[in-house]
Amino acid sequence: NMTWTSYHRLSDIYGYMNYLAVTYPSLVSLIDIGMSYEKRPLHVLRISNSSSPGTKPAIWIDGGIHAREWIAPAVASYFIQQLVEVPANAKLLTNVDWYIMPVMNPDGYEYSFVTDRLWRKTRSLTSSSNCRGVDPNRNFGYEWGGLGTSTDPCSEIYKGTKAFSEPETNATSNFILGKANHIKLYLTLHSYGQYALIPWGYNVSYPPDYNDMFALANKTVSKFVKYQFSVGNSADLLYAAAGGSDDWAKSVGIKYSYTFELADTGKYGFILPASQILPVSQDFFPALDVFATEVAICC
Ligand code: 0X9
Ligand code: ZN
Repeated sequence: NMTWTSYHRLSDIYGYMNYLAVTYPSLVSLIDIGMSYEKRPLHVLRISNSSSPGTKPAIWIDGGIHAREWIAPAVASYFIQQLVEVPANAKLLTNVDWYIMPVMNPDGYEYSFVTDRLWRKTRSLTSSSNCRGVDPNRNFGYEWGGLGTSTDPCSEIYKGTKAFSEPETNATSNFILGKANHIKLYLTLHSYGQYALIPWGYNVSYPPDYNDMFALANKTVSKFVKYQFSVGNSADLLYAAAGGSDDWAKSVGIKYSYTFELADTGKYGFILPASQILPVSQDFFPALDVFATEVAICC
């Protein structure tokens, strides 16, 4: 049973995704894109009102790349609920298909509930017997191993032994690549800081169509009422960090690629009270219409 008044374990989120696929078979399909290191399924939900899904332009949204950033899977599953179960939102499905992966790093997510609330990385074994896990957001295959990454398995920003060493990043990138012709917008939800971050993140440098990316991000965050976001280049606003999923998505030709760092700005940080799940989600949801409208015409 799903709610947005508490943070849910993986089994609740997966159970809800499965329930929707069974209940709304003409709208929703549950896609298994692979297995995590600890053999949990990697679930993506496709939401499409098309009789032949994969023909419209599409939007990809993921959360839970970083285990401890619990607000991200919660918001992603709120988006799913709104798109599927609220008839008034059906217009958001008119021109685009949606692919939503609420928990990209399920092993880390579960570990952050059971053992270490502040766990960030995956849970794979490394060359160090004391330290597990790779930072999935340093493991994508564009400028892998550059600035803001570490070769130390005990580091929170450990890049792994090679690009896509982790089953989670490997499966996700392969799935997206197979759909890259249709996916026009890649949105990855993180916390915290209230930033809309635009590539490149590996270095302070800008894609040729940076102005388009900046304009759309601004239009989007201007819909937010309760939570004010700063918009800008990732390396400018935060720090340079190579191997991020956003840079990789941009590099494979997805025109719009963003990392949104959700609430808050530091009062609670990663330990955002569950009472903020609904306010954060409700503040963001109207902005999806801005994305859908642009994606329907952009490219
Ligand atoms: O450092 C990160 O991976 C992200 N911040 S977080 O606090 N959620 O860990 C920012 C990633 C921005 N994108 C790139 N650097 N490519
Ligand atoms: Zn993060």
